[in-house]
This record gives sequence, structure tokens and C-alpha cells, in this order.
Amino acid sequence: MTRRRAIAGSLTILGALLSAAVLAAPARAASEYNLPYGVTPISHAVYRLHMLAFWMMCGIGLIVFGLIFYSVIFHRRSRHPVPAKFHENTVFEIVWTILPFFILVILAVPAARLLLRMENLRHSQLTVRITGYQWLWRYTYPRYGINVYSRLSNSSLAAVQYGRHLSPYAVPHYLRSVSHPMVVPTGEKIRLLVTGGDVIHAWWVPALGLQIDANPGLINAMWIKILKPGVYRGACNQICGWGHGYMPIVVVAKPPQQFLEWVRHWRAMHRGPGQGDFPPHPLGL
Ligand SMILES: [Cu+2]
Repeated sequence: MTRRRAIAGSLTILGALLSAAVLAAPARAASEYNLPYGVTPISHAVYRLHMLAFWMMCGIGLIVFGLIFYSVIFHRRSRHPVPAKFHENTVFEIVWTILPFFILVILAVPAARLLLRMENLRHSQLTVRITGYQWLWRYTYPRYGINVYSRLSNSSLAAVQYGRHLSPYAVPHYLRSVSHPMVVPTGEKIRLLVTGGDVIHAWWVPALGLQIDANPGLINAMWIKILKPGVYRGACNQICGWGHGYMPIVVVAKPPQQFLEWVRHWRAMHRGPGQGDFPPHPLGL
């Protein structure tokens, strides 16, 4: 009797602690720890798929752990000193074979459809070629004849090189800011052609719901359509050498008119043969 009371007591305390933890966590925290909702139709679809899988796992976890706790509590040895000796149950065997099959189908169908949608490049309005190098990114806009070399910002670079004299905490967006961002228009379907110039890199921006491998000798294509103007930060997400941490990604999405303004400005500023030059090495080697 006392043992049962102890079990019931500890379960009550555990439940109270768990519900307190859930209630105490503000709604903002949930969105901080969860997959980002992002700013593109693809990132929204990825989020919905993620939540579908999440709630299905919650349901499965609830059933499985519920059964375990039920058995531990109500079929413990003090209650049933002599164990039951039944064996096999055809109905259960069939149910727990068919049920996981349907769970897999429910997850696989939307996942496959989303993959196809991610790779559907039809009706793209703009193409940006992205090339990863050790350790910077190049953005080429074939339509406008623009080449943007995007390397670690000077402020972050100074903090890397003079770390003892310049605190990284004093640098805004330390290791997350670049010399020249990738500028794109909002609301347009943009085709991204991604490749590597030397070794394997990966172009990854969480808010866009994308990570595209940048492999030398291979072009990977995906598309984005940014719905909200803003600054979206990412990073190379494939270990590519010692400077891997020094090639962040910054995407600036502007309304189409402002984007064209940027194009005009860029072309005026970078006329002549110099504009395609490969910049010096980010860390001065
Ligand atoms: Cu890299």
C-alpha cells in the first residue's frame, strides 16, 4: 500500500513539474526552438510537414509510453506474483504491422510531393548562379552581367585577426555578416544554380527552408520566392576546410523596384574588367 502511494505520489509530482515547465515556457520560446517558419512558400511547406511528423510522433510516443507505464504500474510483480503465460495474438500482430505501414505512407506522400515541388523550376523569373569557394561565395546574375563576391565582412575579419584587441561581442553579427550580400527581389520565383569552385560547400539559409550542396563539377538547382523584404542570414553548412566558419551567407530581399535600383547602382559602380576579379583571400593568405 505504501509503495503504491509512493508511486502515485512521485507520478503526481512528475506530472506537476512537466505541466509547470510547459506552461512556464512562453509562446515565443516555442517558436525559437522549433524549425523556423521562414519567408518562402517552400519553407512554409517544410514547416507544415515537420509539424505533421512532430504531432504524429507525439501521438505514437503517448501511446507507447502510456502502455509502458500502464504495464509497469498495473502489472508489477507485487500485484501479479505469477506471470501470465499467453503467447501470440494474431490480431495484434496484424495491427502492429499494418499501422506502421500507413504511418509511413502518410509521411512519405507529402514528403515526396514537397521534394518534387522544390525542384520544379518552371516559370522562374530570375536566375542566380551561386559558387562556393574556400572561403567566400560568388553570386552571378547572368541577366544583368553582375558578379558579386561575398566574403566575410571587414568588421568580423578584424575580430578574427585581432581577437585579443577587438572583442567579437563588440561586432554586430559576428561571423554572420558579409562584404556584399546576395540581393534578390521579393515576390519573384528565383532559380538558384549552385556549384562549388574547389571543394564541397553547402549554401544554407534557414529562413528560406533550403540547403543546397555546392559540389564541384555539378550544378544543383532549387528555387526561392521570398515573400517578405528583409535580411536573411545563413552559412556554409558543409565542412570545407579550416575557413569553413568564415564564409557566412547574407540574403537581402528588396521589393522589385528597389532591386532594379540596386542592379543599376551596382553596374555603375563596377564597370570595366575589374568587376569579375577574384578578391584577395579573406584571411590574407
Ligand atoms: Cu564552405
